[in-house]
Amino acid sequence: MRKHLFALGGASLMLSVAMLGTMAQEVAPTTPPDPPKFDAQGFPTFVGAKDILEYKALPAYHEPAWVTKNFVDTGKLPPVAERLPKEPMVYLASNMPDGVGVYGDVMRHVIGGRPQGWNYAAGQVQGWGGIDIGMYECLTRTGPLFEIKADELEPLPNLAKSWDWSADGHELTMHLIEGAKWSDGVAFNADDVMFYWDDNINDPNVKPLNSNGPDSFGAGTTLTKVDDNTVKWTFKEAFPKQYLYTMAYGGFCPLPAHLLKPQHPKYSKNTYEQYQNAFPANYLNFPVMGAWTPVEYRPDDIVVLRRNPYYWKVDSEGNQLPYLDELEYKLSTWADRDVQAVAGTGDFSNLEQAESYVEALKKSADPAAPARLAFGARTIGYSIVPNLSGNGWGEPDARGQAVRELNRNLDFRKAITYAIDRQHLGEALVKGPFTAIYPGGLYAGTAYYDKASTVYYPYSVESAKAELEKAGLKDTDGDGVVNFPADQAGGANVEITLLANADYQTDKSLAEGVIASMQAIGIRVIINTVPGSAMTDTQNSGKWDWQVLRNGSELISVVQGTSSLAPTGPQTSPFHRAGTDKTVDLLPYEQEMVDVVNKFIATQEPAARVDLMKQYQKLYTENVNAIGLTQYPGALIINKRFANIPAGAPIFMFNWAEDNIIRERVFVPADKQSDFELHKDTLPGEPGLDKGPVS
Ligand code: BQZ
Ligand code: CA
Repeated sequence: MRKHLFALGGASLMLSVAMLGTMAQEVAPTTPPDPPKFDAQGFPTFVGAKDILEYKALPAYHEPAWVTKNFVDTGKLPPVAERLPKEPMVYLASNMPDGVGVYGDVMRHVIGGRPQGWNYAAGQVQGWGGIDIGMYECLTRTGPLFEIKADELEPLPNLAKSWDWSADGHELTMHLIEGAKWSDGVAFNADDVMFYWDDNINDPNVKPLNSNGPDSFGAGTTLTKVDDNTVKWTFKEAFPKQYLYTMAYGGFCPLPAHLLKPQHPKYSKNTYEQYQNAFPANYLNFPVMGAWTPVEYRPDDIVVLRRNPYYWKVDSEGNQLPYLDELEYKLSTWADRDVQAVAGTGDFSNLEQAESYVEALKKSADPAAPARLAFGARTIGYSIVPNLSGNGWGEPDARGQAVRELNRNLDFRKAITYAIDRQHLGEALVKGPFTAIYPGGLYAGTAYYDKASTVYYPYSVESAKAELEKAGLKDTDGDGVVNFPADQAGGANVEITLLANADYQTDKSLAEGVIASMQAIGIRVIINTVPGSAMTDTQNSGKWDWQVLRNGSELISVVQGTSSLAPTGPQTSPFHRAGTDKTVDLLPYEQEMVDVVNKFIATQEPAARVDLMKQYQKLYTENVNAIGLTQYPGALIINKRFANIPAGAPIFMFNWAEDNIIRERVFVPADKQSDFELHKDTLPGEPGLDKGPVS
């Protein structure tokens, strides 16, 4: 624009300055600049689901020698073949990067969260960082889909080993793994699945962790038991295959009904709070379907897990998985996770906080470094999400309600996005080709992203101020902060709270950058850092004006978490949920987004889906649904002694790397094994308070 202008010469200049005057006010929206080239990104070897696993009875099964000697031969455990289901899940050696593995050793995780207890079904947090992902297996699985060919993309079977659609596509019959057992030897069957659905997901007084409510499986969807190994879904839509993704991690990961049901208020005298807290972190040997279960917990210190002797997966030679006998989770900080992984005192990290990149890269560049660091695609993205509820979610006070009205005003949201200097924000985190300008919406470089459908409001303080005026905000008392309209919040200065997770430096750095940018246009933003342990409840409470949010997988993959792309149900959107009257007061463009997302769920036609996501991206970015800040690649740091780490595994896509790398088939070659195990040659004992491992 400017270039042409100068070409015009003298007289017109005067005119144009005037025009500039007004013109300068508003920089026209455009498409975003392309992300910087990033060559360090690794790529997976794409395969089909059938190349990874199958369900099959094998002629013989095996287990660690010490299990046979100390537990089977002594009659403490039945032989492995009797502990396995009729047809275990079999991981094919042909898809294992380093082939069939050997038993032994431990993976030492370091995490920033803290376990509240093991009742995932009632919304307790286990501390993140892979604890819950490893303990609670789900009906389907999507973490490993990063290496599945696009035209074969569908959730992998897991606890549900196969499923059939009825001819009209309204019924989905799911066949569960048959004859599998929880880690305490009790049978797993459809009753565990039905208890999770009826008395947790569908009990309005219970909200399982990571659950977006029953509507995330489709409004009016029902689930019934057919027999011990079969359940049947009935959907309003035809062939809504989308919901198979919701049945993966975090959406449908059943817990042991034989332990939880007796504690549930429907079947006991307990209150819902007593039910939620019935299995505190020192309740050990908690029955799981996962490969390891907690046998020791030291507050603020460590959680140690030992192999599940009833784990229902084997390799193609019949070796019962997992190969690793122990997992440890040191209770520290997320930043320390990177430090320890690079130093070799920890074994795993998702390098995700950009501030740590330069140091981690420098240290792991040394050939003698203990860990390997591998970058993936740009799938870490941050946004400022405005609370868009105008009808009472979080019961805002007068000031809070006035902020909601502003959040629901397009001119105001435009002002915010114009005021963000994303180039500077990214460079302030880390110099180099890592961060990209992210306007919001679907990420550049992902399957459904379309640049031409992406509206970007370039950084311009003048344009931001012009939009604030359009939103009716003036600094009526001349103290540098614009004021609410006279009839709202008493015409006071506009003050906005910004929720940020105190456990992440990146979240706080971005919050500080946003506060400075808002100050420049006369908006006072006050940071509200909340410790991770309280973050999930605060997010769900709606008691916040704006939030610094590390976006979920829905903006990367679209197919994982699709119902969270818009407020398709009362609890599905992270920043617009039902108000006091249980309805979501959708803005007109939001209604269009909901319609587009519901159409996407109801069609399998690839071309239609691509077009629908172009519409979605245009609606999202043109209406500044949320304010994108930055987008950058993460890197997986793993100690070099571990084998069977799949190439190109992203730290985050359909799920986090703790799921993506299939930890149950990760092993350490015999000659590289360490002596870091804390409870060598032990198995989980009886479930209970202050119980422990047994030998
Ligand atoms: C990865 C992840 C595994 C949750 C959590 C944490 C919670 C959020 C998010 C990530 C941590 C790690 O992320 O940062 O690298 O290990 O655990 O679950 O941020 O506060 O609520 O969504 O996954
Ligand atoms: Ca003022």
